[in-house]
Amino acid sequence: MKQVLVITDNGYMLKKFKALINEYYQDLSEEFNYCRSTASSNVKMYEAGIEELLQINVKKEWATIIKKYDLVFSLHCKQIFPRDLVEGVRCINIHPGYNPHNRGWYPQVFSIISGNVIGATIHEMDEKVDCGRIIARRTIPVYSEDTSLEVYERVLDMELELLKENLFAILDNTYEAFIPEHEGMFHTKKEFEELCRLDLTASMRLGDAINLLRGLTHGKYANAYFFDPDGDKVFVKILLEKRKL
Ligand code: 0FX
Repeated sequence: MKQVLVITDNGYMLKKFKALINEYYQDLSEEFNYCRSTASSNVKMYEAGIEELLQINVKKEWATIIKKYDLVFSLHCKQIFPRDLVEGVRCINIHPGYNPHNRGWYPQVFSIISGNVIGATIHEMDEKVDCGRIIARRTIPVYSEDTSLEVYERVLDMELELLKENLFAILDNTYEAFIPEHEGMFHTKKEFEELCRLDLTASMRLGDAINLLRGLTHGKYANAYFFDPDGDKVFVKILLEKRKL
């Protein structure tokens, strides 16, 4: 029996992935094994109702993984897979961005701000981040009243849609993958953090300012901020309300 390992640091996606298997792929002969990485946040797991999940350190335990598993999924695994791992066993990444245009961190944030396309991608992993051959990808729309949260939720739905459509071919290794057209864009967590610090003396078009704030507005997260005259941080969120005429 083929052994499949799914490594995830996103409790919501773990639940959805399991539900998808139960609903559409009950008759699979593969055995699915689930774990989280050492970079996962307990809070994010508990919030999704996941109390316990085996932890694995992909950087240290890659040799065991290669020996034990036939296929590995990174379903929002926060640890970067080392070269030895991706070269030793077929590894598939589920990425919340439209490759190669939105590689890296929090893709929808940067897309809202720049107007770049956004979507979801399933791709083979190589030693570079979010770079391997693309198995499936699709864009999603961004509406003028969206903040990062609404776009993110749409991206996750698209990831699950692509998984539903392509899982069988991925397990069977019968898909046709293609090399990304170009290097695209890559964004880091540091870039996100820099965007969060608002420069009150900066000049920009009002439309760009609204896009910056909606890119940094994501539900409960306190992202964008400025310092007030007392040296305290004041966090900023935007509220957008659409009324159809
Ligand atoms: O798991 P994930 O949805 O995705 C991130 C990266 O964006 C992705 O490229 C990588 N493959 C994956 C392993 O990690 O990230 P998250 O659950 O930490 O955050 C989800 C969204 O929440 C994010 O897109 C923006 C928002 N967020 C998150 C944090 C922690 C904020 O707006 N502020 C925050 O401080």
